[in-house]
Amino acid sequence: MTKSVVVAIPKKYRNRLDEELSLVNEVYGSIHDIVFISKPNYKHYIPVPKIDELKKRKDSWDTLVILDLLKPRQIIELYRLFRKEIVDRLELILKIFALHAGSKEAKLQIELARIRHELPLIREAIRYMKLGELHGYLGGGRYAIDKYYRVAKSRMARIRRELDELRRIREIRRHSRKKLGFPHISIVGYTCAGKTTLFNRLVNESKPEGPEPFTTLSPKAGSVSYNGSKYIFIDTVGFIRDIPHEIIEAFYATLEEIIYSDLVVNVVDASKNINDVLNEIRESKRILTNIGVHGKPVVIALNKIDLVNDKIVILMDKIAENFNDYYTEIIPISAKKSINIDKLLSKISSLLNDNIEK
Ligand SMILES: Nc1nc2c(ncn2[C@@H]2O[C@H](COP(=O)(O)OP(=O)(O)O)[C@@H](O)[C@H]2O)c(=O)[nH]1
Ligand SMILES: [Mg+2]
Repeated sequence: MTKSVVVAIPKKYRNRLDEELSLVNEVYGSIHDIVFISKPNYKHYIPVPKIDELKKRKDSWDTLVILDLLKPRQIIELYRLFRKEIVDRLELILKIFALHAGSKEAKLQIELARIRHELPLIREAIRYMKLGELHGYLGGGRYAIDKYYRVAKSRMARIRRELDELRRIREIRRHSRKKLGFPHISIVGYTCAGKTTLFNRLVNESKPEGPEPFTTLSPKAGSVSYNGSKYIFIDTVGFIRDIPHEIIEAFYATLEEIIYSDLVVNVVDASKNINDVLNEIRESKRILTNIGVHGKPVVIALNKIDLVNDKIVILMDKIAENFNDYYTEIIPISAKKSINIDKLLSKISSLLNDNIEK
């Protein structure tokens, strides 16, 4: 069943509305309505007039996504008011991580972050229940919630032990890169750059040559045939702005699959202003270095050129000037209008073949 989602978005994100809303779209597929918040309410974040409005048309929506960090108390208060799913920005990003997480470690990190996020909520819920003011939260009465709390705590301890164990194993594994069969290509870039559009374009236009199974670390992988060779493309979680620090570890764990790929395609939205584009590339480079991606070919796909005019030449010069130590190739494309997709594939395949020959 598709959920009808109302999004509350604070003023501070007005200049990147597309990006923030696209986070919601990635999880829920569509947005029913948007409420702008200029001054959050202390008690339940959403200002009273807007609460009344949402109450009036309670039957038209199922989930309230708030693109900000809420206090546990505020989330519980909203639940008491509406009795519907309340998701704040941290929870939303965790849901996105979960869609992309392939490795055991990433899944554990996400679960750990989720429990950490939930525990204060549960504590708050218990407090309310003792006062007799909350029923049915997290689907249970007071004793169920008490039990949930205890189980969550012990689960957290178990995950920590498992993660320690995995880290030890990983140190060994890092040196002998996992053999995945077909070359793996990670598509990275900021939210809204066009990663998924490019991924779909590549995968859908490729004629499958029989249902060969392929090995991958990611649930968002698709195979592409080009010139008689087969490649696995991965639509990664990408770079999300303003990740709450509580979930940074889960973020890096989810991105870590990039280490195991043979080539990285960094999709950049070329329709933004030049400084923003350069900053994004700088930041992408930093994140990739942080997760330990070294010595792999990086292809910058300057996307959305259908929206750009002669600026593209200046932009390419600037990128060359600043980042020649970062990327191997740079190709202007339009994922949406299908411009230069073939050129991109041909570069990728020749870079990968060069690598194999070495
Ligand atoms: N004009 C134009 N829009 C594009 C292009 N590629 C993607 N988009 C749009 O940009 C938005 C974000 O694309 P998406 O693939 O979801 O970005 P992702 O967050 O990086 O996966 C969508 O509205 C796409 O339709 C392109 O080449 N040209
Ligand atoms: Mg996407």
